[in-house]
Amino acid sequence: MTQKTDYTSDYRPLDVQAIREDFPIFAEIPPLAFLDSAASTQTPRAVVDAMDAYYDTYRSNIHRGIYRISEEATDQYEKARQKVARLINAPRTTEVVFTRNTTESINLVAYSWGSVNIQQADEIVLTELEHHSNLVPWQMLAQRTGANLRYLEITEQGLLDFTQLHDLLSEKTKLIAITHVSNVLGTINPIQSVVEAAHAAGAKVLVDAAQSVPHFHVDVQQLDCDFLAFSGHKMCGPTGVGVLYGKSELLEEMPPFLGGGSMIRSVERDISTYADVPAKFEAGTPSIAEAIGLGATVDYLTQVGLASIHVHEQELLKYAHDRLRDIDGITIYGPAPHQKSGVVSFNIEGIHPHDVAGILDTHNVAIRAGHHCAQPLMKKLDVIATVRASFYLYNTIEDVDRLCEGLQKAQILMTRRN
Ligand code: C6P
Repeated sequence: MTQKTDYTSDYRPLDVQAIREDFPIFAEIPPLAFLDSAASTQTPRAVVDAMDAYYDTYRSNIHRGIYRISEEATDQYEKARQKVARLINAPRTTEVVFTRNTTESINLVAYSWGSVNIQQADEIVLTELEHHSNLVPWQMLAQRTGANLRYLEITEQGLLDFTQLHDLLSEKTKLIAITHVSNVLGTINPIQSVVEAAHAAGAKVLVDAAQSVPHFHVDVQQLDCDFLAFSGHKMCGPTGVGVLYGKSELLEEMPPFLGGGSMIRSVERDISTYADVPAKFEAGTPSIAEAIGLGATVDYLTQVGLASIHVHEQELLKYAHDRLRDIDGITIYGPAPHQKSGVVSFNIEGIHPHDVAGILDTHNVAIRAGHHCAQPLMKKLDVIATVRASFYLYNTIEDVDRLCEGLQKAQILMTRRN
């Protein structure tokens, strides 16, 4: 089952040097080759400015104050929601719920939707590519309800094995929870095809878009997914704010996740009625500055152009693969550059990934080493950890060169030590 999506239709070349000037950290630490954006990105000045403006000029709580600065804060918070809805082409702004991060968005669905839609012997289909955030909430739901988890496996190239999908789906399947892009292998999954198959079997689809929304244009109407989750901090936005998109008809029928202020219509001594979506899912004072910052992030990414970001990352990926392949004893995991987005995972024979990371750090090259919160995938790859370099709009060919030079130095150092 394959699907071609053109992520590059409105592409124009990036002026990476100008982009780097938007990010204060590159002036602060000039030699920094930051290759860990899949964990958390850097922040452009415009996003910090938007949050500073809130704190300096209209800080107040939202949805309750009957005075000017509170109305301004409410207005900016709701404008951020509109911007996010436009970014992912959500049909309605009310289908965008602000959460803390991808993890919370997925937990919200697992608790709320899961509590009324999953019963004993129902099946939830996951894939071997999932991050723990899209595994553990479903394991917890399965333990609560007696439902079963089924796994779609990956091929040797790190692509999903779609030949298995139809055998996995049955009238018992209630949900497929799948990542759009693997945070370890970078594999871009053909979500539209998965959604078509799931819907034909009467199942819903939740897409973990933590590694896709930041990197290319994601359109929830085109995907026709039922839920989609992502985090602000992986797309140049602040920490502490994330998004859950859900189709209206599903969100409206779901019970609240957390109870408290802001999510109610009326409260009696023994019972309450709840606010409409999205307020029903935003109990308590939300991350106001962060949501406003996320709005500024959407403006920034839209102005740069997600198609351009994707093409730039593709160039870096291709170059990185070519250069890494020349290093002795290297194993690169996952598919070819054109089948993936933003990350390259690898190991070098005889050097532990943590040692690689430590040595690269001494050369001001920041990468991630470890299991990347994907332990079942590590088991499948038969490794305990990998080294992972991940790219974003501010990375350059020189960053890749510095990575490769650092790896060669690591090899020399380790050979001398042994
Ligand atoms: N991956 C990485 O270095 P949170 O922490 O909730 O913002 O994102 C969780 C998450 C969910 N799904 C995917 C595909 C992810 O990549 C992540 C976060 C980071 O790969 C931290 S482990």
